[in-house]
Amino acid sequence: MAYTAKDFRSSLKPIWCPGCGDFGVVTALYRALVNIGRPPHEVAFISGIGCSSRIPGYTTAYGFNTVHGRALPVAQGIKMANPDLLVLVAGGDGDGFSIGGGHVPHAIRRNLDLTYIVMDNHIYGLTKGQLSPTTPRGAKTSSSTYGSMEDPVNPLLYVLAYGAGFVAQGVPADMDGLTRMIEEAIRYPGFAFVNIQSPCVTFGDPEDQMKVQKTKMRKLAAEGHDSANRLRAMELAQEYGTALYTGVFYRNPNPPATYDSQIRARQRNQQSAVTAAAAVAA
Ligand SMILES: Cc1ncc(C[n+]2csc(CCOP(=O)(O)OP(=O)(O)O)c2C)c(N)n1
Ligand code: SF4
Repeated sequence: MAYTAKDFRSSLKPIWCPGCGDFGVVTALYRALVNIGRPPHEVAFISGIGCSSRIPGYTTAYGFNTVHGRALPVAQGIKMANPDLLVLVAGGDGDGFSIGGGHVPHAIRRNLDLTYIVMDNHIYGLTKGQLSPTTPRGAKTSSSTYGSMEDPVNPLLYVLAYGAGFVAQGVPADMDGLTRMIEEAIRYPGFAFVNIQSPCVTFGDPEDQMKVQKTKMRKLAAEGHDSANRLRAMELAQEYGTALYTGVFYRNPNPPATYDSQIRARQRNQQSAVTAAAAVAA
């Protein structure tokens, strides 16, 4: 059966501020799920806490709005318990890179087949505009009234350095590109990371807004980037915060076995050993 975006849209009306970038993210996600073609009941969507973390509630997938920063461990548990589920994880830059930052490297090196979407708005939106880990140096926020004195985290370089097999960045201003990269991330067999520059129109920097993104964005494919080249991807990722590259930075051309597939193989081997021993005993 072919699914449509309607099948993935829940009856809850988003309470995001009008113009919030997260509207574009959920639309791209519906479209990507339509292209994937799996029914909503085979999808589990896990998030933390934040404006962006409301996103599972706007879909008809199974959802769990966990506690702040704990989406990844919960998602990994769900994938282990039911490896047949398509597991999506989402949240903000605060959820993923401050309170939840300790989970990211371990989720990457464990390499379960998950897609992690971060709506990076460089601010804590839900709690009314405090400094987040990706707030640029110098930015004035409600908790850095004289301007931030810290360098931001670079999410792209961070996940590449820890060995993520799929790393992309998108913007809601380019809906087709964003849909394609979410779909590709879901299809990647392993931990996939998509950083979305999703503007906060209420507390965010005017320089981050959708109109500006349209003029600033540089599509990696148009620049001839080879997404199999991890070192080049790391070089380009260093420009996070200055150049706005969109597209796939890195896709491991030889994805290693995922943690969940190794567990399944081990379970099958143990089962065959038990069956063989029972046959000998009989
Ligand atoms: C343990 C804990 N600490 C702090 C909070 C308060 N809190 C809720 S959301 C949030 C940050 C939201 O920012 P982000 O994750 O970037 O998401 P956004 O709202 O910008 O989408 C904070 C600090 C909380 N809910 N739980
Ligand atoms: S506060 Fe910012 S991130 Fe939250 S819904 Fe409003 S625009 Fe979006």
